[in-house]
Amino acid sequence: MNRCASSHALLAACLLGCIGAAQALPWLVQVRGPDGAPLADAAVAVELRGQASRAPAGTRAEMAQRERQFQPFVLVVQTGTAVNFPNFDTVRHHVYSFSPVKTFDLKLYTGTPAEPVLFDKSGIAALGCNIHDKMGAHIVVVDTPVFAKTDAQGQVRLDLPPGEHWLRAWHPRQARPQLQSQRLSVPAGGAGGGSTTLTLE
Ligand SMILES: [Cu+2]
Repeated sequence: MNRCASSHALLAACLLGCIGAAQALPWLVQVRGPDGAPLADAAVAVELRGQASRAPAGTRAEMAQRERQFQPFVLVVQTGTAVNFPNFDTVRHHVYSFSPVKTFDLKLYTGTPAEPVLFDKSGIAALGCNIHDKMGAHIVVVDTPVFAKTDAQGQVRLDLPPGEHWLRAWHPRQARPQLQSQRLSVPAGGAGGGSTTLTLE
């Protein structure tokens, strides 16, 4: 906190940040599959009403290739994020997506392509490699800075401001390439926070 006091401007920013944090409530989101079992590694996003949906310019993320696999298997990014595709293998990869969210083609390469790929539309991009048919991964692009992936218990913990929000989730096991949505209402003055369960179809 010392650095907050180093100037009036920073102090003001810190106070605003602290007030915002005080208003946000801890919220547990539980994601379950159609059979009711908790789903690990599901993408979860909460669209906050009235907040900017696009990532600030220069926001970066990474989808690596290691031992002929993509890492991670599911990457969640905010709309407007530029994604690098570094290849840490000695073999060359040829990464592509035909998904309407982002169609691109990174021809045979090693190392990191000079230009990242900008994901400027929300939705889900399925990735593949022209050389290695078994390589596959997904990039989930969401219109919010509030996102996470579920842990082994199928849960994520988020701090949410009071209001009516959209809770969205997706898991690679789902057949459809769209996030499933439901309303999430955070009451004002609910000091203890709360929880929501989303059951994927
Ligand atoms: Cu490959």
